[in-house]
Amino acid sequence: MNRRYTSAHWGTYEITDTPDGPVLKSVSDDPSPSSIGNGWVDASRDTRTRVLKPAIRKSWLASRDRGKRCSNDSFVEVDWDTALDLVAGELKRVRADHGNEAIYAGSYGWASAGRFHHAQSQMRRFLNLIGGYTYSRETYSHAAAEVLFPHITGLTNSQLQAQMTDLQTISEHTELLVAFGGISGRTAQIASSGVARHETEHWLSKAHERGMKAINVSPIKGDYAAENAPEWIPLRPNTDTALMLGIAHEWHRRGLHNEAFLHRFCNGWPKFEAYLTGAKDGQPKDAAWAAKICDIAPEAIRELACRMSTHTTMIALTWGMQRADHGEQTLWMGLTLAAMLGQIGTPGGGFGFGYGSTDVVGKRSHRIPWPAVPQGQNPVDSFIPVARIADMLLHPGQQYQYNGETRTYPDTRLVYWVGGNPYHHHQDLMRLEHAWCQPETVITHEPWWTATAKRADIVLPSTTPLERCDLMTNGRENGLVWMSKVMAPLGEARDDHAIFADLAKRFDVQDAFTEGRSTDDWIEWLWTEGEKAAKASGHDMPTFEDFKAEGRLTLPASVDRRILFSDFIADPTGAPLPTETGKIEIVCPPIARMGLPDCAGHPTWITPTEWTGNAAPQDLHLISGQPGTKLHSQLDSGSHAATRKRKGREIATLHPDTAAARGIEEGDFICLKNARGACLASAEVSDGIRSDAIALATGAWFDPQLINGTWTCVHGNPNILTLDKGTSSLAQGNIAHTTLVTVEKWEGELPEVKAFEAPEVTSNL
Ligand SMILES: Nc1nc2c(c(=O)[nH]1)N[C@H]1C(S)=C(S)[C@@H](COP(=O)(O)OP(=O)(O)OC[C@H]3O[C@@H](n4cnc5c(=O)[nH]c(N)nc54)[C@H](O)[C@@H]3O)O[C@H]1N2
Ligand SMILES: Nc1nc2c(c(=O)[nH]1)N[C@H]1C(S)=C(S)[C@@H](COP(=O)(O)OP(=O)(O)OC[C@H]3O[C@@H](n4cnc5c(=O)[nH]c(N)nc54)[C@H](O)[C@@H]3O)O[C@H]1N2
Ligand SMILES: [Mo]
Repeated sequence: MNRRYTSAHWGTYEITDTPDGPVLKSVSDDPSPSSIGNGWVDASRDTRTRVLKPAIRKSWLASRDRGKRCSNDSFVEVDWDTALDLVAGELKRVRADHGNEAIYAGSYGWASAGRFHHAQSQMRRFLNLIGGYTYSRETYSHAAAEVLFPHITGLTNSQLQAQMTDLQTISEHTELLVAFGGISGRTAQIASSGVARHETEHWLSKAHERGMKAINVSPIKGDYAAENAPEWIPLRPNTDTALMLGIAHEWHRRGLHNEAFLHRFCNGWPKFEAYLTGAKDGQPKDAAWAAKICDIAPEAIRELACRMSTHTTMIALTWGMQRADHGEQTLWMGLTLAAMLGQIGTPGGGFGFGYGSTDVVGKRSHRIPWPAVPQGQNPVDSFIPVARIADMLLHPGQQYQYNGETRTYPDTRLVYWVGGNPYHHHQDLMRLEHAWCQPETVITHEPWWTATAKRADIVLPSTTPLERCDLMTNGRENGLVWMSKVMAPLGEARDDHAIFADLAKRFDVQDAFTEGRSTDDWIEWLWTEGEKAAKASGHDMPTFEDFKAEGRLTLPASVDRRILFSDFIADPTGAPLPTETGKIEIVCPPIARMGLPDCAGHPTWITPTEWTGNAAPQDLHLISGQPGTKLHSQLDSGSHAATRKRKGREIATLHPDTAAARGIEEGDFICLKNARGACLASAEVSDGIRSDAIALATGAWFDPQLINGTWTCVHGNPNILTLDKGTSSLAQGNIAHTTLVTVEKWEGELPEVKAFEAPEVTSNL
């Protein structure tokens, strides 16, 4: 019998049918398989948490009441035609009364792997045919990079990611890897669109076998694969820019920086030099100055500077670095540091961004431009920077700054969300609760009763990838997978495509939406278009039938060695960077001209709005990174995510001294709190974290309950605590990693976790 496979953002799996149902096993040629898939089948079969039929919020259906959206309201189940008539009716009403701009369908989120059934692509294709929508720009992952890099390097973040020095080259040439924010196997489990083989850890191991040394610069020790026992510089959270300035100053003081490189390949060195030395503001950014800010001894900073300047050094930053107040500065200073060392363009030296943040960063691949579902053109040009959603909903008509423009928030009447969970991803969730009650109608398609589904007026049950066939292609991967259907759809769940095709009928655009193709025809069309792209890149492809029978295809390993900025370094005048000055912009004239109060024309240390540098002694810095056992909130209801919970709560890590000072022991329940809200978790005591920090991963399904007057997420979602502010008026990215909390032992009863209970659903009003 042919082997059958499926694929996810966390890996590729072989499917076996057993009397107890389907079993998924990571493919045997994956060197570092992820265990996230262990909870995939059970979460997908869980009738307790799945949305089984179209459901309408009772109070909304009865009286269009939007105030009850966040209050455990009950739902009425309806048939598909009734639900779709309601959706079409609302879209038509809002479109006629307020224009398409009043439909917010930024719909940010990771949805599922699989090229055809990509929820957002299907939604955009449909909405573009009926007049468009207000969309969102950039990502929660790296908005500061997406806005900053085009100014200072002339390259978009994705162009830069595509040029990033590959990990194999690092494994062969790098002597010293200075990893700001680490490089973690935890996050390298994931790649958007699907992973065929996890390679990050393999290449790092090779590098260490050869003798590469790594230094993990992070508040958390475990951010770098432990078996390679790297040195750990546990700096104070959010102070990397200061540490980098301290290193830069030390080089400058000792004449160790590469002046020739700075003049030839960079713009603005003398002006930055005046800032660095203090000639400009009277404050030398020397090691002693930096030490006070980042809480690393001045000698250690000087020693680090010395080692970096005497080795082939890769300065690598994780994406998480810029998910912080003034996150632009850390990136800009990281690149400036690499420029001062003058190793940019050499194999093994220079600058890297995002190694390990997902597995495909630095992966050698053929970069075949696999096709996607065509989305058409959005006739509406209204957008927001993605993390400004609550501001938009709360303040229609208000002006704000973004990337040198003064913009105005649109007046949103209807929110349409597919394939994302804002009640996972947004900051300051009680503020979002308030904002979420402003629009007239909220519509979502979701397989599960997530917090977002519970807060929608119309919930349409969509299938999971296990319930449909699809094609996994990813230009940054070398594997393609025919995703076989693993199980029948639960309840009345339908594919997002089928839902939109039926809606399109109600707008007389069904032919334009489907182009007369069935789902199978579409997937075959993607294959045929993909075949052309592959052939153009020199690859012979099997027939579609053979590919499906085989289940997977692995392209020959790519030999494409990449070194960031190598063309520019080889020929700075013939191949200048597409920046205003043609060079790397340490001083960036376009940003300087914006005259922003919170982002100057060169990298600058700016104190974060919340940090332990000037906080009350009991305050801890909350680090809410990505969860090891799931993808964001996906599969949180499954058995594997449960392995990282105690009595159903998430686990937070704190230092033994911090725990002792608060009378907390391993396994105790604790409450994290600030002015925005509170959150319960179980304590894990470890000396692998700074004593002024606490780590609580994201992903717990949001479960706020009012306890003694404070909204408390009893399940452990850190976003009830995080701050909803932009990185700066340049990028307006989220600053999830900038948050202070107090922590105490939880002495009271443990309230019941209701996150995995479906709302009350009845069959009539
Ligand atoms: N505090 C804090 N917050 C953060 C971060 C952080 O570091 N700290 N990180 C941020 C980052 S980088 C990101 S990318 C975001 C991630 O935030 P999201 O991408 O919103 O999180 P997911 O849980 O992946 O949400 C995807 C949703 O789509 C649903 N879904 C899956 N497949 C389908 C499908 O086929 N059809 C439909 N209709 N729905 C489907 C899933 O059930 C799930 O509810 O979170 C951000 N939030
Ligand atoms: N298992 C799993 N993997 C994932 C995801 C997931 O949900 N689960 N999500 C994926 C997504 S969408 C994204 S965008 C990436 C994100 O990938 P990253 O952004 O790399 O992941 P994070 O966990 O947010 O942050 C990485 C580390 O940065 C450190 N850090 C935080 N603040 C600071 C600081 O101020 N200075 C320094 N030096 N270090 C700091 C933290 O200790 C943290 O562990 O991960 C992807 N990978
Ligand atoms: Mo992300």
